[in-house]
Amino acid sequence: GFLKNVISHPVFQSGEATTTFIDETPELFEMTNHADSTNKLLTYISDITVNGTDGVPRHEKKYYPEALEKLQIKTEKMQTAKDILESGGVSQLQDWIQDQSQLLLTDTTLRDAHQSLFATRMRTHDMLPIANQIDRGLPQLFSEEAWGGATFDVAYRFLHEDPWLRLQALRKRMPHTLLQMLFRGSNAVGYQNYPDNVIQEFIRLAAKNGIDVFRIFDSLNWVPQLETSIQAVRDTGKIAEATMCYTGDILDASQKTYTLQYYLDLAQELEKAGAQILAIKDMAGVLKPQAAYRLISSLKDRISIPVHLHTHDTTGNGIATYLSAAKAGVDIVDVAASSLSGTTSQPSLSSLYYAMAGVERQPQLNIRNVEEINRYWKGVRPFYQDFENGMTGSQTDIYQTQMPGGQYSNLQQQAQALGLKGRFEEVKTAYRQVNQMFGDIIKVTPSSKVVGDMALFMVENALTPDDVLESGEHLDFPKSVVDFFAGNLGQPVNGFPSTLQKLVLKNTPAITVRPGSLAKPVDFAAVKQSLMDHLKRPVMDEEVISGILYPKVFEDFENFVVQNGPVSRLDTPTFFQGIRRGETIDVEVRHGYHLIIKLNQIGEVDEQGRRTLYFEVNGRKQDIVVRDLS
Ligand code: 3PY
Ligand code: ZN
Repeated sequence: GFLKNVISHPVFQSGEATTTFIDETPELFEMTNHADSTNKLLTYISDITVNGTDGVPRHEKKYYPEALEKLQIKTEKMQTAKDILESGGVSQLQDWIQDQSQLLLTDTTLRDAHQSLFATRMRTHDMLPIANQIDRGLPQLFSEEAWGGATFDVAYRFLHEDPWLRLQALRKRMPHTLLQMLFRGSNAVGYQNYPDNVIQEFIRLAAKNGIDVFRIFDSLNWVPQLETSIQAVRDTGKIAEATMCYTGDILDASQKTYTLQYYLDLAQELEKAGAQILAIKDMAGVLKPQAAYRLISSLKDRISIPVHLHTHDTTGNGIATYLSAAKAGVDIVDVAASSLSGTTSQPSLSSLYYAMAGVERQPQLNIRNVEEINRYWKGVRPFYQDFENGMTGSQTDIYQTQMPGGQYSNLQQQAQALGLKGRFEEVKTAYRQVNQMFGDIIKVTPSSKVVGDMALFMVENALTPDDVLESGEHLDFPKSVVDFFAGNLGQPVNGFPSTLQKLVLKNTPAITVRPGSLAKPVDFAAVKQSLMDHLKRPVMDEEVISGILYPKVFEDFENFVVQNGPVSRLDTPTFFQGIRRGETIDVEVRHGYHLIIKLNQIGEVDEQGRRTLYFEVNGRKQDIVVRDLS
């Protein structure tokens, strides 16, 4: 009935139910049953308390309450990049960028930093308290990268929260900041190719919900795969930042594919295809300082759009690369709050600031505000220690492995899941071998996943590159590898190595055209209708697109939320670790409405293997029975 409908509605669940939602669905709102939702939430907390979270070790709960209380942010009033985009459109923003003598900064803390440090696990709950402080305290930022990449998948799958609501909530709290997303071109925010109308619809909705800057890349640097997205972004009036992924080393004289000339030609092609900013995406962090100088100074002579540089600090040389890039005239670089910077993440914002003391292009920002905001992040990071990738210092072998920062933590987890714990060095060696076998390809999501899957496959089955060539016809290659050789991710720079391609594909045909040109458009109205039939409630356009991109993940998310209530409202230690005996937690389930939950006692296991947890909720006793799975 209606009751179930409103409680299961993700908007309601998130506690972000706004007047619009109430206006649009009054019948649902009247039937709201808060008691039922509280009960579900208590059951979730009880289950996590007794059984833990899958894949997360149990330990003391850690709180760092000092972080937020004492933050002192001085509001800086000035015209921001967002104001300029709103008043003058993209061309005025382009001029404004190029008129700056200071180096502009993008803060990646809300996206790539945590994707690369702890597998994208940062919850919206930990972003919202600081979002407005960033907006008010750092108006000099060019943009805040806050969405895209793995955000979408992880939010639904592991955090049980709706990424669209995250975007809306950030947008509301950051009205003067350009919000940026990472968009995987024809792969949108997924790992496979989607029909053009899906790409267009996703971009339309992302823009509508608050994205201003779309960094669009293709995992093989194949320009035809970017054109649809570039045009779709231009149609929204937002900024199309087309990307070339950087790999290899332009300083290496023996380099045959990824030469300076290759990048200059590619940049020109992207400008011609409609790019309004050019991004250089150094996803692994292999762009050396002198290479950055050569690349950027040459680009500045060749193209007229602004240049935005992205790197990872895995090798420890990120700041040096940025100093060099700044000297060569780069317009914008990507940094992260220092507590969430370094190693596989971006270089530190404040380190770069201090490194540029005495340099004319030193970013002009309130460094006290930067450090205050950083104190907040310092308090948040320990919540996610269970997902950390374990890299405690710089790794220069990345210059050879060329593994993206975002992949490093993930591949380790995948290897462990396959029982290859402690054999990551072998996996890295195989990763390099696979890259050579595949013809030296660009490695970034999803092509990096193809290389990673093949590397795991070889280590698991104790295969050398020669073994693969000799016995390839009998091997059952990973699905992503078959897909890649079938041309479903597009065409690599050097084409496919034909012997291996035949071994992998067996009888599967390969395509050489753009996969999107063969894909049938999706009928959105039909998908919406079937979702409504299935969920028995109104469905938003955003949910339709989520259902198309991640059918299974989206359905699981829906079911989870229907069963467990608004878990996104829990603080992070409670979300992952549950509640301890005698502990009291405060959950703001809806705006201004708090549940004060105290756990008094946990009962013994009964004959049916169940335990009773004895709570007090806002002073009233409430018992919850859950199964003990231990
Ligand atoms: C992503 O696609 O998620 C990336 O961050 C690639 O670097
Ligand atoms: Zn990155």
